[in-house]
This record gives sequence, structure tokens and C-alpha cells, in this order.
Amino acid sequence: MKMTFRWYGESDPVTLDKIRQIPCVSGVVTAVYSVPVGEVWRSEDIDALKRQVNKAGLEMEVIESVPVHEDIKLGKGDYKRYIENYKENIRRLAAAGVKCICYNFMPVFDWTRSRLNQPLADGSNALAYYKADVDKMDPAKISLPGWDASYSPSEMGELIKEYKEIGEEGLWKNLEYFIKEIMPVAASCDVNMAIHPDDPPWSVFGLPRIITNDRFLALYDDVHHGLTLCSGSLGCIKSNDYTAMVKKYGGMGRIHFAHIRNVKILDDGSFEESAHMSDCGSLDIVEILKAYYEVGFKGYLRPDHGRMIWGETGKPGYGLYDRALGAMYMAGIWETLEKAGFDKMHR
Ligand SMILES: [Mn+2]
Repeated sequence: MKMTFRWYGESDPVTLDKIRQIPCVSGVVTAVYSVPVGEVWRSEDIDALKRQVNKAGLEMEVIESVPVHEDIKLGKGDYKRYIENYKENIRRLAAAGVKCICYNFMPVFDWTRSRLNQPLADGSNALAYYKADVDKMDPAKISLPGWDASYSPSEMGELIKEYKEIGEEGLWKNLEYFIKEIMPVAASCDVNMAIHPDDPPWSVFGLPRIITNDRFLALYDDVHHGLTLCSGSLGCIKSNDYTAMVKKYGGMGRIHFAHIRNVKILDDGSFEESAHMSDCGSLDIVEILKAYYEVGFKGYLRPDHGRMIWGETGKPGYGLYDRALGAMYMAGIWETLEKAGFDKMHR
């Protein structure tokens, strides 16, 4: 397991030299942010980013994300050119030593939350998703971070209509086409592709969502075709046995990237993001890490969102302090599992 930390580049108030001081972190997860979605990243930009990260004493082996253009997801317009661009990005990142690329196939919106700084009982604040809030929202009239602000309300309305028309099966068909195009390139470059599950893992605003891991993995039979397993996304449905998913997909060698955060699931299925410690949320982080340890997980892990604590402000979910606490907590659990020889005890 390699502990990593997300870094949003030059504009991130959490700087590389601060990340370098978290004892367990070997590298950052980042991206070239200056290029419009769908276009090819310049090799000079990739190399400059890598040099900057390496100079700070950190690795750049994971990219999150190389975004997938809406035309690819809808199978329309310029999708063939965008897929060729995507392949070129895989080749260029591989040439710079990148080993894992995280991406998602969520229509229009990336993650969805209804509150970005919900006060918690301890005086910190965190991202939250309240079903009653979301039910009242009109996606054409509001904007949340992570959402593409480049669409006008009428364009947004049109896009949502197109997704509703192709439906879930249409989205699957376009995903399959995309996977069959890019995976031979990724495999030949020895880059692991790791799709992030939809967040939250249910339909929002009537848009189709792809969340079935078995069906996804069956699209392409190669170990490079894998998952970013995100405990905060998949773990926010009570009936999901997240630890069993780690054992199953980790056992198949298909989890390349682990996002771990804790969530407190509320009675109506809403959730609040919480501190990583098991006691603070609905997920047992020790059980989850034990499962990763048991399957011999060799991929990358990062603390996913954190709360804002100690007065910190910044990008919601991506402050320094709580994510650093989460990283150290998980590194401590991992070291204990290793030193206790947990795997040998249970053989
Ligand atoms: Mn995640």
C-alpha cells in the first residue's frame, strides 16, 4: 500500500511542502488543470508538474482525474476525436511514470452534496447530503463545487434531457465502447485505469448512473481495467457491505486506488461526512483496512474528504488538517496490521 494525498496544483492552499511533512505520505494525486476537458495535455505541462512534485520529495504516480468529455458519455458529436485524445493522454502520462489514472463516468455532475460546511457537534464542519434538500433543488438553477460552471441554464437543461433520453442502458453502451477503445492502450502502457463509483451511488435529478462493479469489470478482461473503490461513495448505503467489496474486488486484483473516508448515515438515508476514525461515522475503518491487508493490497490509498477543523478554510473537503489526521490514523492501523502479522494469524 502506498499512502497518497490529493493536491490541486498551484492554486491549492495546501502546498506540497506541507504535504511532505505528513510522515506516511509518499506521493500526491494530481492533474493538469489548465486544459479544457477532452483535449490533449501537453507533455511539457505533465513533465513540469512531475518535476515540481518530485522536487518537493514526493511521487506523482496517480492522476485524478483525466476527465471524460460529455460527448463520449453521450456517444455523440466529437466523441471519436475525444477518445483518441484520451488515449494520447494515457500514453503521455505513462511516459512520465504515471501508474494509475482515476476517472469517472458520471453524467454532467461530479459528486453531489447539498451542504458544503454543515456544522458538526464538535465545532468542525463538513460536506453533507440531505435528501430533503436535494429533492427541492432544480439542477438548472443552482451551482455547486464540482459541477461544471461552463454550462448556461438552458445548456444544462438540454444536457440533462439528452441523458434522460439515452437512459442507463445507453450510458452503459457508451461506457463499453469507451472502455474497449482505451483499455488496449492502457494495458500496453502498463497503466491501471481506476473508475470512481458514482457519488452518491444513486440517481440524482433523474440522471442515469452507473454503479454496478461486476457488470463494469466484465466489460474488459484485463487486470489494468479496475476500480477506485471509494468508501464514502459506496459506503453511504447501509445495505452495501463495503468490506465484502474490498475482499471481492481486491482479491481479483482489480482495486488500484482506495479512497477512504467515513460517513455518518442518517435515518432517512442522508449522510454527513465525518472524521476518519471508526467511532465517528457508520463505517468500521479498521475492518476495511484489514480487508485490504488480507487481500495483499499493493495499490494507492488516500484519505478522501476531510472536515474543516481548527479554523481552516479552503476547498470543501480538501483541507490539510483533517485529511492529514486521517492519513496518519490509517497508516497507524496499517503498521499495526503488518507488525501483528495479521495475515499469518488468520491463515
Ligand atoms: Mn472518492
